[in-house]
Amino acid sequence: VSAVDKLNMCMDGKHQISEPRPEGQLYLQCSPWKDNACCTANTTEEAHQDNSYLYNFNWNHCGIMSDKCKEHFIQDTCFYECSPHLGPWIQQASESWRKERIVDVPLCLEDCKSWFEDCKDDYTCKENWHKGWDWSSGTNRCPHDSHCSRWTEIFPSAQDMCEKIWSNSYKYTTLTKDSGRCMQMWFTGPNPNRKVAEYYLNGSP
Ligand code: FOL
Repeated sequence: VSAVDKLNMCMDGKHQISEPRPEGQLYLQCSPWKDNACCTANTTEEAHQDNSYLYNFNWNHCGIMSDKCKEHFIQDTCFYECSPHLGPWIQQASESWRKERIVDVPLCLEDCKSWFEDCKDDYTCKENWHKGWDWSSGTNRCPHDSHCSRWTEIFPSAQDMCEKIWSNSYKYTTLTKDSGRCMQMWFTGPNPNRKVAEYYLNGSP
């Protein structure tokens, strides 16, 4: 068995590969991870589809999700499936569909804020999108004890949304990208998140 390198590893999730590797063909919004990734080209193509086989997840559970909102969920999927630098935040998971998960990844303020701003005119019925859906049709629908509400009624703030939607995968921060101390969902060029992971692994008090 290879030793675990917390700065360059893949979580044992549903679709991640066992070790990060270069993947030249990553699709559109996932292409920033092409030099070193935990995802395959197929996974990234699927990440851009509605009701993809990844999780059969239906973004349009309260009417059609706006394109500007959806692009953040696609980016989140790229980050979640492709990131090789999540080691410091990987923990054992208790779900049936994955062995490991991420907890409290410090997300940069710009990424959380723009995600919330671009979704705040959309609708949803649930605060935690990991649990409690009606899957009887094969894809997630709102459970009978819920109804579609304005986004801001379910998520009063950007912090509520970023932290609660994926059961604390992310921790809200007021850190900006230039701090080097928060993880970026959106980036171009070399992956800036390795240095951030290094900081939390060694440097943080
Ligand atoms: N993005 C991030 N940042 N963190 C994540 O943890 C994450 N997870 C997903 C997608 N993007 C993410 C996966 N999403 C179910 C629902 C959502 C989902 C995966 C699976 C699901 O099957 N929920 C069932 C419960 C299943 C179980 O816990 O065994 C349900 O009750 O709705």
